Amino acid sequence: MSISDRDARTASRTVPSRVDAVIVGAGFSGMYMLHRLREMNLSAIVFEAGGDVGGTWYWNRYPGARVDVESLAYSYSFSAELEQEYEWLERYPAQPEILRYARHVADRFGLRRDIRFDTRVTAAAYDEGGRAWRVRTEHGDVVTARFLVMSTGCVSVPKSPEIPGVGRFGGRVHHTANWPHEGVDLTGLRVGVIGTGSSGVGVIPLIAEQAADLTVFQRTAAYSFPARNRGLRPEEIAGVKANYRAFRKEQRESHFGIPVPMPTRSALEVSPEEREAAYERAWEIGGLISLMYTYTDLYTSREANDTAKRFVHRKIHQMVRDPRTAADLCPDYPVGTKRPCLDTGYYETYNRENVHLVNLRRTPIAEITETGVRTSDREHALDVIVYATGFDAITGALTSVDIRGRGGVSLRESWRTGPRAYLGIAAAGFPNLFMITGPGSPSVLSNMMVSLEQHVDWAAGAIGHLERNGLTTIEPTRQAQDAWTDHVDLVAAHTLFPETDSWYTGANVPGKPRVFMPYAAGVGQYRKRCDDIAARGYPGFTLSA
Ligand code: NA7
Repeated sequence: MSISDRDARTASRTVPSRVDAVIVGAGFSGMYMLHRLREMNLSAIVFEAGGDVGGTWYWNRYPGARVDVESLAYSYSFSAELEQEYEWLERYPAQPEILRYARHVADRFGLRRDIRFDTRVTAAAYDEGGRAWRVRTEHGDVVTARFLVMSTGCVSVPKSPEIPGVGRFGGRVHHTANWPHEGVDLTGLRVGVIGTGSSGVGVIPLIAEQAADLTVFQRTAAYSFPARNRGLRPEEIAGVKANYRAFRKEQRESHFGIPVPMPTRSALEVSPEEREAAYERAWEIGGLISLMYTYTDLYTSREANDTAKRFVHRKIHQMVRDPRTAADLCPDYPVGTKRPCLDTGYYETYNRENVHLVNLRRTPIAEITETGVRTSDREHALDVIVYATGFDAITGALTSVDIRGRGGVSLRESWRTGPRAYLGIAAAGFPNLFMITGPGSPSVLSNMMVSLEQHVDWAAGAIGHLERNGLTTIEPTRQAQDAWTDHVDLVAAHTLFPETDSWYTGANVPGKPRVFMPYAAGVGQYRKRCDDIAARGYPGFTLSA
C-alpha cells in the first residue's frame, strides 16, 4: 500500500454529497469501474462493505479457497503495464495471492482515496425530478449521483443455512464466505462441514488434515475435476506476456472467456474407446472446462452428457476405496449443469480414517442441537460446524439493497417472479442504473474477469455517449427487456442447465423464483451483440436529454 493511499484509507470517512457516479462494491468490477470513470474525468465514490478491496476474495478466506480459472487469464486486461509487471505464482492461485493482486491494483491506480470501506449501501432511490439517484449507506450517508453502478458480485450474499436449530449449537460456527481473517485452528477438534459445492470441496481436504475428526454432510454430490495446480513456469509466463494482446482477443471471442480449442465432434459419433481416451486426456489436463470441451454436445444432449457422467463416476470409484462412500459421492445430475468444482485431493480425502461422509439424501438433517447435528438416524457430536452452504447468487446482492426506480417501484418487488434486465445490465424503470454481470448476462458461466471488464467498458461507453451528446439518461424499454429475457430463456432451453437445481437457477434458496439466470450463448457472441447495440446508437434503450 502506498503511503498516500494508506492515509486516504484511514483518514477519509468524508463522503461527498454529490458525485457523477456511485459504485457499490470494491471487488474487481467496482475497482475497474472507478478507474474508467476517472479516465473520463467523472467523479465517483465507491462504497464497500468489507474492510479492503477484493470483493469475494476479501471474504472467502477459508483454507483451500482458490480461483478455478488460470491466473494469467483471470486477471485484468485493461492495462498492458499491469499485465507485464504482475508476477503470478500459481496456475490456480489461492485466495491470498488473488487478494494481493487486488490490493496491488488498488495501490497502483490510487483507487482507495475514492473508496469508503466498512460501508454498506442500504438503499438507492431514483428522483425523477432531479434525474439522479439518492444513495444511502448504513452510516446515514446520503449521496446524489447521476449514475448508479452495482458492482456487487454474483456470489456475495452468503445463504443462511435453513436448518432447524442453527442458533442452538454451543460450539464454534464458521461460514466459508465469512472466514475469520486471523484464521481458525481446528487441531484436535471434531468438525462438521455442511455443504459440498466449490467451497466445501476446497475446504474439506485441508480441514481433514488438521481436525481430529471430520464429518461431511452432503445433500447433493458435486462433480469435481482435478485442478492439477502447480507453480507457473517462467517460460509459460513469458510466452503469455509476449502475446498478451492476441491472448486477450481470444479470451473475449471465446465461449467461456477462456481460450481453448473448440470441440468439433459429438460424443455420440465416436467409438467408446476413442471417447474414453479423450476423457482420460482431459482428466489429465484438469481444469474447469477441458472435460466439458471434449465434445460439442455435452451441454445439450443428455445421452452425450451421460457418457461423461459415467466416466467421472468411474474415476470417483477408482479414487475412493469404500464402494458405498464412492457411490454416495457420485452425482446424479448431468455433468457441468451445476458449476463443477476444481480440487486438490478431494475424493482421496474420503480414504482417511478420520473422515466420514453422511449422505443427507438417505439420512437428512433433522436439526442442529447444542452439541452437534442430528440426522434422521443419529446424533453427530461436534466441536465446530463449518457451513459451506453457498450464496443467494446473481440477484441476491442486487435485491438486498432497497433499489427504487421511477414511481418508487422496487427492483426487489419487480423481480418477485424472476429477474428481468436488458442485456443483463440495465432494467426498465431504473434509469442510469448499471448492474455489472447482472442476471441475463454470461456472468458466472464465464471467466468473471472477462465478463466484468466487458460490462464495465460497455457501461462506460454508454455514459460517454450520453456525455458527448448532451443526454442525461439511458434506460431500456420494457419491450426490449422482455424480448431479451425471452431470448435468455430460449438459449437456456437448448441446454441441459435448467434441468438441474443449482444456484444458477435460484433453486438453492427456498422461495426464490426458479429461473436459469445466466446467458448461455457465450461471452464472444454476447459481446458482439452488446457492441452492435452501442454502435447503432442504443436501440432498445430510451435516451433522453
Ligand atoms: P454451492 O455451490 O451453492 O454449494 C453449497 C452446498 O451447500 C451444496 O452442496 C448445497 O447442497 C449445500 N447446502 C446448502 N444448504 C444446505 C442445507 N440447508 N442443508 C444441507 N446442505 C446444504 O456454494 P459454494 O460456496 O460451494 O460455491 C458457490 C460458487 O462460488 C462456486 O461455484 C464458485 O463459482 C464460487 P444442495 O446442492 O443445495 O443440495
